Amino acid sequence: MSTKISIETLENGYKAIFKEQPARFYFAPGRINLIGEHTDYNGGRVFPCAISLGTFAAVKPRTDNEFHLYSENFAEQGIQVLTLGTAEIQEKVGNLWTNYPKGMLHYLIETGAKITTGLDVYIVGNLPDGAGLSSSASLEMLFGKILQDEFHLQIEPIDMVKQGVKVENQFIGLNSGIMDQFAVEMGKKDNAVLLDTNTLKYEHVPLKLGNHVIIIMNTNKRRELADSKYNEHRQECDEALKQLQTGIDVSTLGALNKETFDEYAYLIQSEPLLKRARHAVFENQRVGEAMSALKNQDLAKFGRLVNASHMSLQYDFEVTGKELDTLAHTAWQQPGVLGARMIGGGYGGCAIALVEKNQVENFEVNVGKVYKEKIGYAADFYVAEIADGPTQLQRGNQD
Ligand code: GAF
Repeated sequence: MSTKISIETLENGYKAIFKEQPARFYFAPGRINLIGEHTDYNGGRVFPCAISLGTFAAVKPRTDNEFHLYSENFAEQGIQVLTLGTAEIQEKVGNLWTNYPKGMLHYLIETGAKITTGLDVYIVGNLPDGAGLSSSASLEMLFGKILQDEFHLQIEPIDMVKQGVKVENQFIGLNSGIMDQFAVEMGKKDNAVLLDTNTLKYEHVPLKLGNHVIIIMNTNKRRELADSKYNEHRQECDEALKQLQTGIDVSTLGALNKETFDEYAYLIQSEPLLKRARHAVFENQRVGEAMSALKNQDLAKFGRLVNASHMSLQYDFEVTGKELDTLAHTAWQQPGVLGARMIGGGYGGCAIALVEKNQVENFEVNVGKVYKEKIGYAADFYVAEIADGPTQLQRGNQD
């Protein structure tokens, strides 16, 4: 799904389910990542942006202690009820979508949030499902924003981010880093977010791409294996770091530059571990170079660094696969393309390409044709709009 969702759509959807008028409307974005992949759990830098595709909600307070949650994207699951004060809101159940709001509710209450009454919540998202655009972080940060506004909670954005990461790591069991929740929560229209995941210092960098736009290319390959593989790659990075630490005092892979890494790489005892670590170190360095290139408006260099990131994810980190490789490699051959690469965890999901505005149509036709021929089914293409973080939507103000 990538269709536009208006307040009227939300209002009608809510009324059809809850048979009355909602009180307020909310939105949280998804994210893309310009560069800095698989660096966030290695103490490195990332350079993502929030996008205008995301998750929307219509909400009304209840007077009892129940949360009635309905998602249009999981309509077959009907209304799900979470009752405050019961053991059931402390546990994940199967793969239900409600585990994400449930986790946020659980941890916020645990850290002292006064939430004693419930809400009726209607949710609908237009992020393509399972496509690596952070639909889960979007849902977590959306729910965080709803709880914050509806119950007048005083929570710093960084603490909301950390609650979302805790939901992923401890409630859901995916050992992900901080990038997705951070990108969603700190998103700023027409800006990228440069985050140092070691210090949590960040800055907004205006995304000036001249006459280029960012095209999101969806492989339409679901990432079924992604979660277990993700945890595996993370462990490999940790193991490579441990082996380096036998000869050099270093706390994260992100703290090493290319030269020091080369000097001490002999300490890593297997080729796969060497390749994982090399990706983390080199990719982190590329983020800094890409940020400078963007600030200096050296867009050609920026694009080459984006391409180098894909190569490293393909050959060193080994998280691409033929679908993402076909999209990136085909994109590189098209006129008016600065660069292209896979984004997110990998194995499927999406890639991005920086494409000259007047070449967009050509680009989509050509890349789409090659992809269909090679892979056997179609890819989807969307022009990314860079958006703000979670917000309460007001009538008349929605873009
Ligand atoms: C996923 C994770 F959730 C992020 O934390 C990050 O590691 C990313 O994969 C890879 O860069 O989106």
